[in-house]
Amino acid sequence: MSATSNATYLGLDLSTQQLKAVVVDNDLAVLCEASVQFDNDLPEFRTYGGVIQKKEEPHVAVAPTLMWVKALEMILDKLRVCGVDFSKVAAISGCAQQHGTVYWGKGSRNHLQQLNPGKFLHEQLVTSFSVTSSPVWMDSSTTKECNILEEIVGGPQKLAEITGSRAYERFSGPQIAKIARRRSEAYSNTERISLISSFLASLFIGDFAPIDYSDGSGMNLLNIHTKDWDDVLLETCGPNLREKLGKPVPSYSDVGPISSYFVERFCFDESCRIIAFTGDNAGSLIGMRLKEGDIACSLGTSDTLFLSLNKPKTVLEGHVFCNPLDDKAYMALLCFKNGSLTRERIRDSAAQGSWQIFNELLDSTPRGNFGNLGLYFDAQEILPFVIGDHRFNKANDKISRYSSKEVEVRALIEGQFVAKRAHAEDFGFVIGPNTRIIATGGASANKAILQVLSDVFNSPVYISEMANSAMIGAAYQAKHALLRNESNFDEITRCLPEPALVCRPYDDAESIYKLMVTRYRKIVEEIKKKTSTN
Ligand code: XUL
Repeated sequence: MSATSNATYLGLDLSTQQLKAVVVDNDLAVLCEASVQFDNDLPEFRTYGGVIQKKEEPHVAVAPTLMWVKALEMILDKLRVCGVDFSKVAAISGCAQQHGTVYWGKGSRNHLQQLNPGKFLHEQLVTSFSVTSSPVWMDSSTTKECNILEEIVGGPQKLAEITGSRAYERFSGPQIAKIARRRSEAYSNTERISLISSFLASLFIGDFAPIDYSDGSGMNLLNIHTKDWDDVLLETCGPNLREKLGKPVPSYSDVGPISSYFVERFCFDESCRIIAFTGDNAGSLIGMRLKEGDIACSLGTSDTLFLSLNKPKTVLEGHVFCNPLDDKAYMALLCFKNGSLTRERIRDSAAQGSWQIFNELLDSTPRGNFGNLGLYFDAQEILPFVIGDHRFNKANDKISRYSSKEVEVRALIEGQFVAKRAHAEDFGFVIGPNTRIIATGGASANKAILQVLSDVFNSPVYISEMANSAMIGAAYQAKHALLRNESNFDEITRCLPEPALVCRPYDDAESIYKLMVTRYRKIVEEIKKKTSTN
């Protein structure tokens, strides 16, 4: 099926806790959606929140690579049951949680090229991975590797200049370096290293798919200016890494036709094209169709803030990635690790596991929370680099618990958004009269939470019609990449409705939260000082 008016487009998002898919028609209207929840639908892999973390090694977070293969087969079956006619799909694109890496063993390219349509994918790929558990973005066990990478190029500032970020534990380069050093045999048995995004694209083309510039910028290995791997960084991470990574490509590249495996097993048309898969944050940037001055806030397992940039900027906190729609442009990203899992913990402890009760508690407390300010980091946070629960009262004393559940709930939500505003301002973001916050992700369906977001940023909050912006972004990218030579992205997506306004800030919000942001900065410094002297 080529790009005719009957054509449909498939977008996927392999996120931390689930694989999601959407099929849209030629006008980008949703025809069908499906999801596979890793913990519940694939219990044999024994993940919790989609990952495996052991008590003895709390900083290590991995996911079984084969689980994702199985999830792909399940989701295609679900789409078929939902009535999707795969023969109409003109192009497929996708995105995935960023930074995680997949290690294809020697001989796996052959496996991919010779898949037997009479058998399950996971049966045929069971021996294809030289490292069977992929490190994912929640892993923070590579501080040593990070230090080495920064030192080799002359410090964090220099690394950020080259790759868009100083070294981060979850980034792919440090993760690869850890495997090369500690599991050298598995590393040398590796034929190819994919990002999770390019791994999923590889399944579709039945060959190794290239890494795209945008997701590649989350590795601490790609020079975001020249769009090529940096040799010094490659050599520092592991031998023959250039060969194992392959050549990176623009995010909108057509990486090949769909493999005959899917043509025969699922009745895709053989003309169906696969467009490079990218990172979920790049996918969201596409799905949200951000305008100048907009800031996007994605509320998921991790919470992220992002915006489009015309020029790269060197920052020490936060990241600059290549833009997935335009090779000359960039995007800025701030990632906060403790998002929905922490909100769910406080919902369970303070609101009997009910979002409705949680929202009632949140609404029953005043903006500013009687001077209480709480910071809750279940796992080692990225911004700020802090862990644990930190509750402060009006007098700035650190206390072990709040006297009421409503104060606890508001402290959590205000603390999360105040941190986001503080770090966005550090990045150079200025709240202006035209600032729009576009919210997405699971928690963007919760209006009580969005009201706090609106108040803390003193700006109106909008939501796109689709809560899953990364997944829908992948479907838009599929069509955009296929028709790029005829129309640009704005023309292709012009038929879509504009985001809807959900809340405006209250008049007193700025006076309350401006002060709270200043207080947050002081508190974080204090916490950091205390932890470094302990
Ligand atoms: C971004 C990041 C997360 C993952 C998981 O840098 O680590 O947002 O992409 O969604």
